[in-house]
Order: sequence, then structure tokens, then C-alpha cells
Amino acid sequence: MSGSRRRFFQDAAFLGAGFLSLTEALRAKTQSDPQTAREIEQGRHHSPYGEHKKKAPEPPPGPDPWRPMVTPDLSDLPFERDGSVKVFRLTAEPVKRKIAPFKTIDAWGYNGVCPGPTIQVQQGERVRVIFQNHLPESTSLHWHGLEVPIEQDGVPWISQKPVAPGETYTYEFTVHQEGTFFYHAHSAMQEMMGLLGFFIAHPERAYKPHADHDFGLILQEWAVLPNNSVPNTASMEFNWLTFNGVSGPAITPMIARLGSRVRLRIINLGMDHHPIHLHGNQFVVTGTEGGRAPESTWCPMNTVLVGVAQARVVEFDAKYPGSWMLHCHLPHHMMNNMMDLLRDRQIETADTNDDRAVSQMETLAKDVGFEHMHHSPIAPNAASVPGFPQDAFMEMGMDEAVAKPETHGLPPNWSAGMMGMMTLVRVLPDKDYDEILQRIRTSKTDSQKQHSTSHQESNHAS
Ligand SMILES: [Cu+2]
Repeated sequence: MSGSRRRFFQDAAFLGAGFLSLTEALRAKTQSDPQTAREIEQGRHHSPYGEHKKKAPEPPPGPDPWRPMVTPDLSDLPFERDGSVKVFRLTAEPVKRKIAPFKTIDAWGYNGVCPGPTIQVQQGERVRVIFQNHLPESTSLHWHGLEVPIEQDGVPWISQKPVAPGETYTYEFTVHQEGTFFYHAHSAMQEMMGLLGFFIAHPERAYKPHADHDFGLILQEWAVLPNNSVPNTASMEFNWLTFNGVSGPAITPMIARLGSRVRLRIINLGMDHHPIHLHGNQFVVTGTEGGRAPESTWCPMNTVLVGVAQARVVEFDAKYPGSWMLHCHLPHHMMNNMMDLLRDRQIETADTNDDRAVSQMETLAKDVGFEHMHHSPIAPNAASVPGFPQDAFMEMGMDEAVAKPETHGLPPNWSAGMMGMMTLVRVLPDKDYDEILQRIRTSKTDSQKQHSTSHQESNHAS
């Protein structure tokens, strides 16, 4: 095994720590997929631009080939084995979710997080989910997209009796499909409170081409009034937009090694469809909520519409170094409700000057514990131009408040340009990639030292 290949496995196993059991990590490390490896070594990596050579890529660990998907800012659901059955435990409960440094909402989720932890299985596996309801009302679990027997479908009064508060209910089925699925409560308002999570079924035979990185994003939107923490699920006006339950700039960037192939899986269970756009790269849609799509259907794109109840899986070859923005392109979904910062005050955005705006923003930022960096410059005569201000005074730089290993090396005030459904795919040359991985390891070690109890707050972000 070459040094770089070994390192990649170590990285992958590390990035997966928290949701990949040690046994599985070891198994993944010790297996190889000669067919895909040979193909990669011969440089036959598929690309919408034709074929290109990659440098020393690492083959996947098959023949049980899957490498776990990473869900930034969320953890994986651990499991036990009962014979050949994978046994998961899910508890629906009210949770607090910090969606921005100054905003924590009262959502509903599973096992302490919202969205719920990611379930990962392999096609063909038998799955048992022991479900407990700690909500104040009845609920159930629906397996979105999975072809399960009707009594496992999780629809109250149709396929089962609702699971009452305090009750336990066991679901069990065999997963014969592969693809990107989700679990959710089958009650509309409960979905909007955050009761959903990823259910990933990795294929029995490795996808081709092999992806070195596999990331998952859940799209959600929330209506939460200033000074409030409870989402209004009846509202059609959303002021907070999140990936995996976190809003830009607090979303953990995705880190990819230059020369690798990246897979992104995006699911949506809100009230709007979201056109998700990647800067600087073309991708192909390799799958939907129905599983892997035939390669003949893959066409180059850079914006994929992820409709409600849909999953879209895209892949691209990360051949351009840089921190590439990935965001919903609906203009209002590239914003957050900064009114929360104002509390009982108002910023006079319509009739102010630069000095006054900066001073107000700084004062407000100090109140919630971070340092506001200066927003973009404005013209001296700005206030006399009809239409001003539009974006001026909306930026709220908070680099320190959202700093984590994955943000290392970003330019000062980067966070001022990130709002709502916005994150970064950082394509990094070996040296920078390795440095960030080292920082992730160090921060994990530090936090483990701080909390001697096991923590599974997030996968590669702690
Ligand atoms: Cu959107």
C-alpha cells in the first residue's frame, strides 16, 4: 500500500470517526477492490470533459467497498449487531439546535440532534430500528424511498397505530436498494420541526467511478421570529435557511483533496425547492432519491434543483484548487434574519451612513460575543443613489465565532459573505489538506481531553 493510499484510508477512517465503528474501519482498511483500483490506476476516471489523468488516487476498500458518507455538523447513528441484523436506536425528542452563533432554536429531532443522525447500511442488510417517542405527541417513522413491507411504512392509522408519547415501536426490514434515502416523521408539521435524517444504503457493488469523498447535506428552512426560538411551522415566510441544521457562515466547510473525486448528496424536505449551485466546477447528477442513475443520463451542470422530497446526488472531479461556494441560488435563501441581532433595537439601514452603520453593528456584535469585521466599502454619495442600500450593512463578519479546523486559511472576513444556505467545498493541495486534517485530529484530541465522556456531536467537526 503506497504512503498516500494509506494516508487516504487513515483520513477517511478519521473523517468517519464517530459514525464508523472501529470494526468496520478496520475491515474497510484491509479490503481492496482490484477492479476499480485497476481502472483508477489506468487513469480511466469518468468526467463530463472526457478522461483525464489523476495523480496517485487511492482505490476504494471494497469488495464491501463503501466508505461512509460524511454529514457535516451531524453525527452517524451507532448500531449494534444481533446476528446479521444491524440494530439502531432512534429517539424522537425536543432538541436545542444552535443554527448560528447568536441563534439557538427549539426544534424537534432524534437522539439529541436536528436533523437526526445519519443511518448508513449496505444494500442487502437487514435493519432493525428500535424507536422511542419522547415527544409530547404521537408520531411514527417513515422510510422515504425505501421499498419496505406496508406494515413498516410508518404512516399513522394507515400502516400502523401512531406511536404514543412514551411508547416504543420496532421497525425491521431488509434494504434491497442502494441510494440516498431519508427517514422522517410522517406528519407534516413534525417534519417542519426537524424530524428527519439521512438513510444511506451503500451499494453491494461499488459505484463507478469511485468517489474519494462523500458528503451529505439536508436542506431545511425555518420561520423563527426575532427574540423567539420556536419555529412557526404554519408560516410560509422563512427567515432561517440551513444545511444540516446550521446556517451560513457557521456550516462546516467540506474539505476535499485536490485531484480527488467528490460526491455530494443533497436532500430536501421543506416547503421550497432549492437550486443548489456549485462555483467553478461542473458536476454530473449521478443519482436521485431512486438510487444510482445510468451513466448515459449524466450531463454536465453546475446547478441542480433539489425539489421537496427529492434527493440529488452529484459528483465532480476536484481539479481546481480553491474554496468553492456551494449554495442555494434563490436570493432570499442566501440570507439569514439578522433582525435577531437587533433585539429591541433597529438598524436604520434605509437612512444611515457608513460610520453609524459600522458602529451599530459593532455594538450589536459585542452584545452576542463576537467581533464584527468591517463590511464592504460604500461610495461617499451612496445615500443619494435611488435603491441604496441593497446589500450594504447586511454583512456580518464573524470569523472567530465560527472558526474551526475546516475554516483554517480562509481570508479575513470570509464569513461576511456567507449567509443562509451557503457553504464551501474547499479543494486543497496535499499540504493544505493534510494540515487541516491534522488540525481536526488535534481539536478532537483536545476536546476528548476536555470531555472524558464519549461525544458524538459531529463527525469531522467537533
Ligand atoms: Cu433555496
